[in-house]
Amino acid sequence: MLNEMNLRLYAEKIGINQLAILKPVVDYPNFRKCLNERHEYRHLRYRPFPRFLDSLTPPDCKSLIVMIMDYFVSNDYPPGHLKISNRGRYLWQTSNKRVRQLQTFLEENGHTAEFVNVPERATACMAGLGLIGMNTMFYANQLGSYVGIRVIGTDFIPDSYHEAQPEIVHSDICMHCRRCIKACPTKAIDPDGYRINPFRCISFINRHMGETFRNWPDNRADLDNWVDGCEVCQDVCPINKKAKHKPELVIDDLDFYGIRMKNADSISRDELKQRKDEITNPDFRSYVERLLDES
Ligand code: B12
Ligand code: SF4
Ligand code: SF4
Repeated sequence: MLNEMNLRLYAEKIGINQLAILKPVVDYPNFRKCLNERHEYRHLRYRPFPRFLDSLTPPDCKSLIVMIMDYFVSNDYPPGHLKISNRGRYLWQTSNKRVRQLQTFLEENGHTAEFVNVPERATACMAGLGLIGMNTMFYANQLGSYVGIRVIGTDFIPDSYHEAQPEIVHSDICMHCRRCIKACPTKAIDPDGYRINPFRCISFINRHMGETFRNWPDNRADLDNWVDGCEVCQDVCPINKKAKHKPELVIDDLDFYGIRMKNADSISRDELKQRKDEITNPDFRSYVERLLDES
């Protein structure tokens, strides 16, 4: 029979950096308050509002396994090039593969294991794995914010559950220096922090094609040369400067709506200009034209 120690040893072996097991969470009042205050969340097409509201543990699940995976490599971009975020390069490739391995391991040992629709940042806080910064990012203990969070619901019962912490941990580790708020190129973070306007976030504008309400900045320079994602509010953060990274990366090639390329932190303007016609998605093409100042 599978025991907690063997589960943890396996998780460590496959590159899951931190893991905690929680009793199923019944509600997330702070998360819901934030959703109600920011009306933009009612209008995201890729994540319809009922999907946010349904964020709850399924009734037959006995435990939530909360996992953290480091995906930071570098943020030292060649000047003038168009930037590709660590997220775009490694987040899903790295974390999904490991989580699928853990799922298979649980299933082979006779347990259920499925992805659950929960607010992942709040759940990671409750699991005691870190806290929230003013930029709304979850900062994992020691590893900083360039981490993916995955949560599996299972019927596996551990020796003892992790004692649930408050939903939102707001501690001294975030120095409230407000660098993230000041540096955000599109002013997407609320002046008081802890909430963002998703429509203004570059990571929404350049990754979520076909959305009705993308709030493009008037000034092209405000896109800050990001061709995929954005990490400014993390790059400027002093907590991340002290992070002790443990990335174990899956290095896959990249595919930006038809532009296939080797995994890299950037693409030059000239190359993107030459390869623009390979882009299959009209919305992404108009983003790229705006970035290259051709629209
Ligand atoms: C929708 C979404 C987006 C949207 C909206 C982002 C947002 N901040 O809401 C867009 C497309 C803009 C986006 C962008 C990004 N995303 Co995103 N996104 C999600 C998704 C699918 C849902 C998030 C959500 O429910 N938002 C609604 C708000 C209300 O919920 P929340 O941010 O979780 O909760 C906050 C509030 O409740 C707030 N709060 C409320 N009351 C109070 C009170 C106090 C006192 C405090 C302190 C806080 C507080 O604190 C919570 C935590 O931030 C999650 C996956 C998931 N299922 O959770 C990934 C997720 C949050 N995204 C992730 C990532 C990596 C990103 C990007 C960094 C990608 C990139 N490099 O380009 C950017 C970061 C932008 C930013 N500053 O948030 C990771 C975050 C990992 C981490 N370390 O935090 C997640 C968890 C995906 C994953 N599985 O790893 N994302
Ligand atoms: S930049 Fe400053 S205010 Fe923003 S999350 Fe980091 S420590 Fe907190
Ligand atoms: S990801 Fe970029 S645009 Fe979005 S909140 Fe952070 S700095 Fe602003």
